[in-house]
Amino acid sequence: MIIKKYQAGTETEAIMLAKEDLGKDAIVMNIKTIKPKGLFKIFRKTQVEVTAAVDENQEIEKKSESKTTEQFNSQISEKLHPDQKKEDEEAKALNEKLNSLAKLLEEQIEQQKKDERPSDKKEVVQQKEKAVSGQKKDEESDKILESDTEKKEQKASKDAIRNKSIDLIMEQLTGNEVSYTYAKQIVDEITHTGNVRTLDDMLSGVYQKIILKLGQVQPIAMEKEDKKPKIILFIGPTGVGKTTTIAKLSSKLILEQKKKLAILTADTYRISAVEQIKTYASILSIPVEVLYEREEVEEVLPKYKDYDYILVDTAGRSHKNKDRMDDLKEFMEGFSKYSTSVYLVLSATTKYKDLKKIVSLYEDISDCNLIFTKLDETDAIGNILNIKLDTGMALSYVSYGQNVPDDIEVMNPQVIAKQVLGGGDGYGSGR
Ligand SMILES: Nc1nc2c(ncn2[C@@H]2O[C@H](COP(=O)(O)OP(=O)(O)OP(=O)(O)O)[C@@H](O)[C@H]2O)c(=O)[nH]1
Ligand SMILES: [Mg+2]
Repeated sequence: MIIKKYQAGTETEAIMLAKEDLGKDAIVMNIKTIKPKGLFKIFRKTQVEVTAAVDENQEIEKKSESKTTEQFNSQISEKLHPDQKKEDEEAKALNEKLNSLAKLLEEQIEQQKKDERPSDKKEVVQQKEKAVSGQKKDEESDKILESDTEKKEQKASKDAIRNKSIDLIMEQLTGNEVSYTYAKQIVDEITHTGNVRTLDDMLSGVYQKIILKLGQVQPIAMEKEDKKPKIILFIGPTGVGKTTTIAKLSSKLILEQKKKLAILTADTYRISAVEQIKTYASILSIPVEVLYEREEVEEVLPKYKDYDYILVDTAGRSHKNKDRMDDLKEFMEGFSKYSTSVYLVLSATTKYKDLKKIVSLYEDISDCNLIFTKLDETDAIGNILNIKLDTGMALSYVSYGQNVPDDIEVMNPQVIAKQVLGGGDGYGSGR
């Protein structure tokens, strides 16, 4: 995957620059407006910056002359992201699946055209007969009539293709539980541009739009030395996989990034919760502290001041239990003096209606990033997009199984976009 940024006066120009450089398969990942700064800013125009990406294999075919730089970049990226190559291969495979969706849509549209043709033709013949009756069979007028009806036929057929494509894309999105409102909004945003002529245009437009709407993912940041330790709290409903997620992330941070970390747990509510986290921690040889009171936060934290990360597990709270939500709020206030990030863990299997209630309560407690778990237990993952659009919270990780540490990764918006469009196997299906 090659990712580059392009600046121009307008969004369209910046996208054109990206497509010229990276080829027609380039995908727009992000668009931001850059306001001019400095003394002469009133003389400078606002610029639009587009971040675009393209599958490395396609790029290498197109631009063999810049191979050396790309090889260098890909070596670096392979080092930094050892899973990237695997992801690229998977993205390619998913692309093929998405193409087969396009084919399926085309076949259905073709079929519909065939079904409609006989009556169309009959109509044309009747019109012709009517036009020529009582007149000389003048070749000129016949030709004009033919080209008029041809034009009408073409327009009707284009409209039919367009409408059928919209219906099928809407069906895919809502079938994968993207809310009707968001699905319609996305499709409208694409069709209203007027640039969408073919099914391919529409499908790739919707695909790119979804990626844009999913936004930049925000996994745990690599902290600068002077900002140690980074405190990360994991909150969320009961049984969604908070503790398992902490175990997975801890082992990735320790084994892959050689970080020093400690775990604090405030989950003294459920019998065996402390044992559960201690078991994971002892395998990884990391210290665990059990906190019973909010006041203990300040006693414990100084011990770990030279650590890179402190991950904090909390007891699951039902959003319907107000007292327990208030306890959580109070506990989290114990960290108010420190710089913390909060990850709200949600299960992809929870109904949209419930997720909405859950996030609205947690939103009151803190700004959060979102982790979705249990993607292996459902194919319909439209709620990820729904909740992202409802809350504007940044997405971060997806978890798709019980294996520690394997079944977790930084969310890839391309995989999510393909899955909600019915393409690709998605997460948790033997990937
Ligand atoms: N299928 C599947 N199971 C998962 C996933 N993540 C966690 N689990 C399982 O879900 C169950 C609950 O996981 P926990 O990590 O204990 O959940 P929790 O949110 O800490 O639960 P509480 O602390 O009780 O609120 C365990 O059986 C986990 O193995 C996942 O991504 N997929
Ligand atoms: Mg737990």
